[in-house]
Amino acid sequence: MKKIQKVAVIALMVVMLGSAGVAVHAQGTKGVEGTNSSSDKTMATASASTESMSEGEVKKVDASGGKLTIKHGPLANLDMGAMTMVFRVKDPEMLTQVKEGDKIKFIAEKVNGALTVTSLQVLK
Ligand SMILES: [Cu+2]
Repeated sequence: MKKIQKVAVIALMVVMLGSAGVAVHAQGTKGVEGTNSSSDKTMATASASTESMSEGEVKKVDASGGKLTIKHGPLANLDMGAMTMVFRVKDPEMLTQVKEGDKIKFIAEKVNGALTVTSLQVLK
């Protein structure tokens, strides 16, 4: 009888330790996710860059092609360094607002796989 009680106590302790271990593990995993800010950081960067526009200079306006060649600075949201490249524009109307040599602030995003200027502002 005493032996059975001892076994029961040990079994109970194992169960408790087991569940405690699971709880600690779950908490630990959650803690790791909480302190691992890489995903949070990425989200913060994405939202921040949506608000803060990138700087660039219009090199060419292709009204018929709906394209804009921009010499741009680093684009954090696209993980892109400074370069001169061709962008599509979200709205063809944008092409009437700029001319070659204009300094602009813009937001470029990947739309259907194509890098597209989604927001544009001419610097005076
Ligand atoms: Cu580029």
